[in-house]
Amino acid sequence: MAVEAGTRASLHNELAGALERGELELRYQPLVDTTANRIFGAEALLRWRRAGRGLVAPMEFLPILEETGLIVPVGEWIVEEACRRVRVWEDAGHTDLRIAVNIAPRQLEGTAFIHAVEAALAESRLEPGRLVLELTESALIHDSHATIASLDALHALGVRISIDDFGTGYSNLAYVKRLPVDTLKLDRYFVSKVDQDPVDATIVTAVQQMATGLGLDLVAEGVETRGQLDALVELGARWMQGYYFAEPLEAESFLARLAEPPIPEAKPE
Ligand code: G
Ligand code: MN
Repeated sequence: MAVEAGTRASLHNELAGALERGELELRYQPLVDTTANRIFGAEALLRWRRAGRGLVAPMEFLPILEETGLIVPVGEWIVEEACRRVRVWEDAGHTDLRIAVNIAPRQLEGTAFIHAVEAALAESRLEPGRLVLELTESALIHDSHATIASLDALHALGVRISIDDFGTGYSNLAYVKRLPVDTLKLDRYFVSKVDQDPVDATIVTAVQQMATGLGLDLVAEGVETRGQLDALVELGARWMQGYYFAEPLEAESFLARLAEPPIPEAKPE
């Protein structure tokens, strides 16, 4: 216990300086339009290259960032960096990519984040609808008036709002009604056996119908196999993400990958 607390404290100390030392990086995982067989955007994912120790798993440091509030400055940097990157891709001729970034509830507590988002969009000259902010359902259980006001303000800027890990948090459908949501990201939990378990297939069908009826995009997360892809398409899903298409990539690799159709060739029998 003491050892663990010590490790945590030292991780915290190191994390506090990681941003200034340039140890934080973003990876970009393709978002795939399976109908057009085309990459329509990326989810930016944070990585920490800890001095002398290589990449630290996000699960080890993300909770510390969130608990200590370090996520506030880091979260601003993530939006700035992601927008700068999309500007680079845009200048390379890819003019309609969306960029999704993950947001923690603490970032929505004041108005600082809203100003940071506005500044990042202006600096990189991006149309606000290109930026997607992803929030998890569980993050939304603290849905104070302040959180809702921030989301409304961001949405009013033209930024898109996406509910991450949809279906496994508290599955409170009131969020879908109350918040300015544009996209649902179906949790990989429902995707992993969608081609084998009729219960999962039924749930995916229902969520897909709800999304379509409400005019929301549904992105299926965690697609790892051809069987899952085929089953999802059969059930009406179009937008997807997962290792079957690509893992989170370095920025240069992502740009190179844009030249290739993201759906792997089906192997002949
Ligand atoms: O909660 P969120 O959906 O933002 O999580 C993104 C995380 O999921 C990233 O760390 C990413 O590496 C991981 N991930 C991306 N694609 C897949 C996949 O196909 N399978 C699994 N198990 N994890 C994935
Ligand atoms: Mn996400």
